[in-house]
Amino acid sequence: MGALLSVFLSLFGGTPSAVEAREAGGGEGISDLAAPLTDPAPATAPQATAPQATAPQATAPAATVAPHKAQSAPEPADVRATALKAEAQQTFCGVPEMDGGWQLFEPPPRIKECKVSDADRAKLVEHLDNIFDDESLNGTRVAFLPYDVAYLTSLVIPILESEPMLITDVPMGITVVGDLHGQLHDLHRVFAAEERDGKKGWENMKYLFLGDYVDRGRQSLEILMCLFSLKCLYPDRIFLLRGNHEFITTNSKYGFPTELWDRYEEETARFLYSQLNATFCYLSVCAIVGNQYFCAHGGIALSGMTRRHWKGILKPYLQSQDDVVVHDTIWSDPAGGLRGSTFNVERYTSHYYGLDLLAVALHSMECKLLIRAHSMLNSGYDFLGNLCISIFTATGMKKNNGAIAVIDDNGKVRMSILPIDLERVAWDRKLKRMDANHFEDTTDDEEGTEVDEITVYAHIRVDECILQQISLLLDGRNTNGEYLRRLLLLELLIGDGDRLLEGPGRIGI
Ligand SMILES: [Mn+2]
Repeated sequence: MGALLSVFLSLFGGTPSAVEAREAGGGEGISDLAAPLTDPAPATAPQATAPQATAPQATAPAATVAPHKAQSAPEPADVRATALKAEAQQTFCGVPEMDGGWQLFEPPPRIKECKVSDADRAKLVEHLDNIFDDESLNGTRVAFLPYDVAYLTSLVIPILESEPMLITDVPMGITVVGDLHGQLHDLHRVFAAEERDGKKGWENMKYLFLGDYVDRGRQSLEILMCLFSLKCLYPDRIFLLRGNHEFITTNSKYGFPTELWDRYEEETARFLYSQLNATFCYLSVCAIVGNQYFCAHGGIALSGMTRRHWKGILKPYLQSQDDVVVHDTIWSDPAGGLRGSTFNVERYTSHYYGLDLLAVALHSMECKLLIRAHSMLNSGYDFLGNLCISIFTATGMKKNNGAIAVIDDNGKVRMSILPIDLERVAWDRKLKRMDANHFEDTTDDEEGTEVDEITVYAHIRVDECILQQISLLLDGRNTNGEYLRRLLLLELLIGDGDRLLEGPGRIGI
């Protein structure tokens, strides 16, 4: 550190007191750290100029030009943040260690290219074909082999893990999709809208999903298999965020385990349920599209909404309440007429936020607009004060339409509506009644189409080798102590999940 500091001093001919003060104050608090962000002098990476230390004259003018440059063309926050001195980064992007110090957290680079083998690729395409088969779209559940489900999670976890909790580099020219809740036919409509030139929707368009993939509907597993397959095939075109239903504490109550228990024998269902919930712990929570639009499942936290803060939150992220900023970003709802915030009595957790607080949060995130899901809306979408777009994509949950937000290359947002199909709603109710353990008891008397050809069960036993594969997957990929601690907690959490579930009879009550 000493050597670096002396180079620093000689280069800028600078004020030793200021540098020393920063050095001494490193690690004391956030307030000290605001300075480097606005102070252009340290912005020149010392490492880059160090070899030219014999020519201080050459670099000195650059330092004097910098303030002017910074005013006329402010650099994105990320660029400025990476230009911070190492010890300053350490104090806000690190993870706490047992001895009270901080450990520098360097996120791995985001995986942007498909790395699956040809055989795996063929398998993923086969999954997609099976999922979007006519029968499956009509409600027949795809009989995925348990091995295939577990294997896909092992393929997708490293990709999800490579993405930070806040993905800051999602491009414009993308379709944003709200809650799906196990309704495969709605996901199909989303992709079908972009199908042209003999290409599938996902080959023509990028997609950002805002979470709530599972629960309530009958085909949560098809949705997950589809989205995870696409994520493996197109890691830089498909982005998956986490909704409140991608936590075991929520999905243990709203139908996801019921669906798995319907499809598989108990032992297998229990294993897959744990494995899928473990995968959810690697999903990111929010994303910024085109460096302007903040996207998350629920909305905003009341404080701590800075890009910096999100860099310090690690994966696997286990329980919603582990970090209040994460919890609120996933659970909160906007309230148009409200000033400030108030407890969210409908959800019995988190808060409602007014547009005033939303404006503050967007400002501190350096964003212009919030795009979120989470609320069932009759028309499928809602605007609030030019600051917030809500979308909900699953149709017919309560006689509602669905909607998606299509953002063009210039950032113009267009809502695309999926009108409710009443026949389909009735058909789904009929299918639910046929399931051995259906979550929602919709006992309306309806007559109509025969459903003899529907396959409801797929009893397949789990193979021992899957368990071995998963333990290999979770074994020592990273020696970071914090990471291992989380893996341990993850196992404990899943253990809790197991205890939560005492068999299909108890689920969903
Ligand atoms: Mn939700």
